[in-house]
Amino acid sequence: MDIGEALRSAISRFMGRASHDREAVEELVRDIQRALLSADVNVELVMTLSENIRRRVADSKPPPGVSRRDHVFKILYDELVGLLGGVQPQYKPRGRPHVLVVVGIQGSGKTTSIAKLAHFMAKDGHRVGVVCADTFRPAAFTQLQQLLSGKNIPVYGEEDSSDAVAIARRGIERLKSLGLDVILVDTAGRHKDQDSLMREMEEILAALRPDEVVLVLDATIGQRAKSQAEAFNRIAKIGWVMLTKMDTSARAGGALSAVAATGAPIRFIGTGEHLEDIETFSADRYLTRLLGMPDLAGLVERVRLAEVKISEEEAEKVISGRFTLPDMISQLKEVSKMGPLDKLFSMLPLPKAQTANLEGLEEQVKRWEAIVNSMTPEERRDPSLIDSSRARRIARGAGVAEKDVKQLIKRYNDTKRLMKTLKRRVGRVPRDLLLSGLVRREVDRDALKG
Ligand SMILES: Nc1nc2c(ncn2[C@@H]2O[C@H](COP(=O)(O)OP(=O)(O)O)[C@@H](O)[C@H]2O)c(=O)[nH]1
Ligand SMILES: [Mg+2]
Repeated sequence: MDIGEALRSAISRFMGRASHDREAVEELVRDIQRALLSADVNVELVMTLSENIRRRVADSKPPPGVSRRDHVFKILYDELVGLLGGVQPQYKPRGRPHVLVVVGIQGSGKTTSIAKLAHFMAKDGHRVGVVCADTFRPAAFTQLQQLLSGKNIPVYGEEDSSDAVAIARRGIERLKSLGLDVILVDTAGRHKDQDSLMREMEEILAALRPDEVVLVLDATIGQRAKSQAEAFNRIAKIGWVMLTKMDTSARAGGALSAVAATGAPIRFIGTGEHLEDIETFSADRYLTRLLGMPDLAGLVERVRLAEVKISEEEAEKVISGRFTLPDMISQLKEVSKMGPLDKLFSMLPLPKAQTANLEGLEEQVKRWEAIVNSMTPEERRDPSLIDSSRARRIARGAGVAEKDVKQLIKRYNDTKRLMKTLKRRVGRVPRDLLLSGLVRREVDRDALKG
């Protein structure tokens, strides 16, 4: 039984039970433990996950309208996402240039992945170059050149040298001189034997001191992913993992083990043989795929929505326009805690243009909170008191620009106005609309008329 199947059957068993008491939770935890352990997930991680589930179930109540069964499932789901490295911020190479040495066993898809990554990052606006330091596979250099032909991405290689370290050094020098900001180094994946491969990797890493070491792992190899990941992790701290062949492996349970073994997050996945077949990894999406239970994804979103703590009373305050600036901040904080919300908002009954742009909401809310903290109690109650000189004082206190203060006040006034419009239009304000009204960047009242 693969890990996906094992998790799936544990969940089905739990979901199908008549009662979801403590005993049922205990049984679920034990089934999950068995599933994870049989996929070679590190025992300590499994124990931590189990404890977290038990504690969270004991310490929390299902939000309104959510059954205990669904609540427990959502906790399990969150913990599994955490095990997969959690929700990662968008990847940004930082060095100048940022040197990435890519390691992995021959056939794992290393060279293909490097070409994909180079192409992906170039499209993202980076100036990328690639060095072929694989002197073991015949025509490794040609393979890279072909993969990237016509893409305007420089590829450095040498046909006649077998000194991988020297080639890598010269390649980086050359590409640096072109003013690139990302350099990817392809390495050999096979040698006379495993030891000599690892020795060569060690030499390359010592000589190049890259900003990051990336491990490419074939998702179809199951349990072997762990030992490969560990072997490479012994010679260098793996920064992140690219998991390949996600298109062919039915459920890729080996990823769990690899992540657990290295402690490194998966950042990208390969989903085919072509240059475009690359996706940024989302623990959320992966888990949904692993579990292969599409209805459960909807359930997670429903619980997430219900978890936003905005009471009827607070909602009423917002809608009637009686809510204060601090009320608005505390509600936005609740909303921003929910994590990636775009999917959630795509489920709300709103036209596309009206869904929120939530990127950076959390930072924004932090800044606004600082602004509110730097106001006097009167100003908080009645922001209309805030003239330019007060705004300057508040901005100084909060360490922001004066225009940030003005922007917050405008946002508050707009939200108030929007809520009144909403109330007129729908009478009682459903919480979905309330949430969307709170998080929308720009209030476009015309959009609501239709
Ligand atoms: N289906 C599929 N095939 C892949 C993927 N990534 C690589 N491959 C194939 O795997 C084989 C080995 O790839 P290669 O990049 O040469 O591996 P390397 O030896 O690690 O450099 C090639 O046939 C690739 O086309 C992927 O994401 N999906
Ligand atoms: Mg290769």
